[in-house]
Amino acid sequence: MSDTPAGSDRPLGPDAAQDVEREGAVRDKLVATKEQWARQGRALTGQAADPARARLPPGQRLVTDWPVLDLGITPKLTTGNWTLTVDGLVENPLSWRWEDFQAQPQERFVSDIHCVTTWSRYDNRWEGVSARRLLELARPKPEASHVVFHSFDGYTTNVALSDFDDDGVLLATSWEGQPISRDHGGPVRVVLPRLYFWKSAKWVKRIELLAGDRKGYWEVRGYNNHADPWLEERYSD
Ligand SMILES: Nc1nc2c(c(=O)[nH]1)N[C@H]1C(S)=C(S)[C@@H](COP(=O)(O)O)O[C@H]1N2
Ligand SMILES: [Mo]
Repeated sequence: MSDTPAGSDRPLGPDAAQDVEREGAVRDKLVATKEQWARQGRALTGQAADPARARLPPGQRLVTDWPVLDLGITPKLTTGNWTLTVDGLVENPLSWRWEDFQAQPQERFVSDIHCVTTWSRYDNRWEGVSARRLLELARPKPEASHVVFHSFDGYTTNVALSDFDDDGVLLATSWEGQPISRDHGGPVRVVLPRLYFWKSAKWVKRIELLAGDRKGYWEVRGYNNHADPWLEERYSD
């Protein structure tokens, strides 16, 4: 199961222009399908659930594999060329390379994934730098209220600062004891375990703090701004 046209990162050959066009067409179709799901309210059960009582959120089904979902652009990132900027409304903007990231305390969290396309995966063991640590260093200004994640593939997604500054929120480098693969957003991806997985930016490049909200890629295409799986916040109202 994948949102991704296969082989989107193969080397450019003589037919490259045509390939790019074809991949663009595949992507446009996937985006159109997902926009249609939002308009139709696909998979909505109309029920909320209490995370303290039911582990699987409404309308979700359990999987044991880990599907890849993205826009089909897999950036050629390595620990050597990856960089992270934290900027906007912070007292101390950060500009990190891999070494700077590794010099931070590394934390481990176990959390469940809930994707809006209805799959959930339990007990993912993550390791990386916590959002709390990052914020402690960057020091958001008092007026900062929202966060936009910018990724190397051009993807963006937004959350309230309070949802980023939360238990278990991580800039993850490892999953199940292994470096996160490029397909899954390595070397560094965001993990926000309390929200649908589209909020968890892969290949994160920049974390921007703002005084107001600014919608990201799926949020302007009919997907919910907050995205709480327990309240089944799949789509915008
Ligand atoms: N940079 C980036 N991050 C992204 C996406 C993307 O296209 N680009 N897709 C989002 C969506 S829709 C989902 S469901 C999850 C999928 O993560 P996975 O491929 O590791 O399962 O990544 C999210 N983060
Ligand atoms: Mo998704």
